[in-house]
Amino acid sequence: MARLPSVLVARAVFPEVVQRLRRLFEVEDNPADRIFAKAELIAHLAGKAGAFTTGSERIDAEVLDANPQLRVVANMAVGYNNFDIAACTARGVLATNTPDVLTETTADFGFALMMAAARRVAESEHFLRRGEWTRWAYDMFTGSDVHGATLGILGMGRIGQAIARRGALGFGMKVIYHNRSRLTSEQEAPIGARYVDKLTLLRQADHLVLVLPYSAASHHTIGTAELAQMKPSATLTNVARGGIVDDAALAAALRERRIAAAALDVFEGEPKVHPDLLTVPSVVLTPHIASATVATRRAMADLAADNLIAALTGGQPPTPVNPEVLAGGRLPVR
Ligand code: 8YV
Repeated sequence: MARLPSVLVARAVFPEVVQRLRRLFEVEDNPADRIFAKAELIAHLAGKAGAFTTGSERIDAEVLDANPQLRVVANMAVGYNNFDIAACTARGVLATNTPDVLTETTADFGFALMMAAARRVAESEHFLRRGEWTRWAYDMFTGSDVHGATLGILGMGRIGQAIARRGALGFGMKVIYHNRSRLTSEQEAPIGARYVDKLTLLRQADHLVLVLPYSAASHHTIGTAELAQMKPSATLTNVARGGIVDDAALAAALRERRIAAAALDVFEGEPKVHPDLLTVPSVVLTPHIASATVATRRAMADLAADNLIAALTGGQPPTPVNPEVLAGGRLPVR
């Protein structure tokens, strides 16, 4: 009998999903959930045809060259900035991600964070827990309205549009957005979304939400100069990737009240958080959990497994990032 292909499941994940892979492959998993340093990742990938990864595994030319037998890397994330896609494609390695299944869940959380920043939910809760609530005051934790305000979306992909829908249809917000490409009028019309340039977005948004992918081009898209264009009453929410915001510049802008509040689910160099952010009360900080509902994490894991299985059994992977590999790469194996 032919040997089963071997795969690495690089992080701990639902046991049922690992079981599913075991029915088809030799599986090395990582139930202890140790995060591999690059040399360890290279060593654990030895002999593997496929890898089930998360945002913590960087797949670059060095990792690929050390493992020329690798055929597919299946990321359990919609974002894939942990993959060097050009390096994968050049070597005929298929890369896949998990779009769509997390759109609504991530949009829920983005909206929740935006509301928490606008209405000072975390800051006031901390105040209460510290025992500082002794009386009512007319201006105690006054924030800014969400309903009827102008929602600015930077990065109007699937998640950006889902946040815009919540704002427009649920909260009567005016939606403005900036994106690499403009939506069609059929997409804009139901939410009344208006395409604007980046400067107008910064200047007009009451609540600015970042939902753009991270790349070298989007590094520090929001820094001191951009924050200076925002309204002093505005909020900034980032559910996209760390590095899109210059965290030190944001902490300074918040401390100096150049903007009112912020909410961050993602950080430069996470899980480390810039120490200045930890001391600013007007920023809500969460540990990269925007997609973290049981159902959505399971759907993401299943989709990553579907991609891995299809790629290694001659099927059609549902969500390839570099589909050109399917036409001429190392796939399929049988
Ligand atoms: C993941 C994410 O939890 O999908 C993404 O791009 O940022 C999150 O949903 C994280 O990347 C783990 O892989």
